[in-house]
Amino acid sequence: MLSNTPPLTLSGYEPLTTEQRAEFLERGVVIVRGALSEDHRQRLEDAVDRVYAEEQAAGRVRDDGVLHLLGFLPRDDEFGDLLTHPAVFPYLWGTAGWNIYSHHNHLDVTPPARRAEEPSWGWHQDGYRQNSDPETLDPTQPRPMLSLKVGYVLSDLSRTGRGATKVIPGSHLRNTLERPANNADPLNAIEITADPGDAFIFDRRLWHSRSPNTSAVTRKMLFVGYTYRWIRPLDDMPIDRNGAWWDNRTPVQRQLLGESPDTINYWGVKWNGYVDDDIPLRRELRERGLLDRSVPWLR
Ligand SMILES: O=C(O)CCC(=O)C(=O)O
Ligand SMILES: [Fe+2]
Repeated sequence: MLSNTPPLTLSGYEPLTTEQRAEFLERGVVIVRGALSEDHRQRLEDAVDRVYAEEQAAGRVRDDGVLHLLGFLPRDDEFGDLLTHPAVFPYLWGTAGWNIYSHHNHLDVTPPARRAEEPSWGWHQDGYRQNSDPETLDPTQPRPMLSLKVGYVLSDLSRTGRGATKVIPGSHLRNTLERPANNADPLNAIEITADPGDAFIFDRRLWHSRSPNTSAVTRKMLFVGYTYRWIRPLDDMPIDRNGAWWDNRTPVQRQLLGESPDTINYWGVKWNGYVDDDIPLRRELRERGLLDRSVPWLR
């Protein structure tokens, strides 16, 4: 898989190169090597460890030590800036446009498996009923992307067997996946091996699966999903808008957390039906000359 190592100083508003966009559109997944500096990765891991301890104290960690925490972003100040992390943000606005937010995000801690797992079938496209509700009368092939997700790798996943995400590059353009006998991995499946600090971005249609952690290394991941503002949230993510965490967020980050002046604004417009130029990410792109009439999602 091609990989892209970001230069040190980025704003997050560097347009994707033709090659970067083509790779993402073709494969449905890209890896950004070294997306997090070591210092940043360490701070995020420390925050994950704090949240894990809080969840454990509250009795919300599974017996096998696994934590899959939805809506984790407001749980620590370190997490809020991930919404606009410059090393990956161009893939988000560059492929989904300015009318987006995070409908879904999760923190995952996967300790070494205590016993061997029977092979089970975990391959799926994200989106639940998005894969069936609109298919009734006029099925579309491929389905629309609708959402994409960033996975930040905090632990060492440089070897297979450490519970990494498995994917089939290019499979986002196929609505169905053949299931081999005995729940074996499908053809062309690969495990995303990655170093601590790497990130990957995937189209929600990409066929993917979790995998068991048969190693001695606890896997730690943060996932941040993005979709259009006219799609409803997936996670319950209460945010105290009088608190320091909210105060520390930028206007673009607040948009990405679901802020909106009224309901129609989620559809990108004002009550008069015209596009709302004050939607923070749209404004940011406009001021930087990054809107593009030839690209519908950047229009
Ligand atoms: O935990 C994983 O590796 C994959 C989880 C997953 O299916 C997802 O984030 O959409
Ligand atoms: Fe998934």
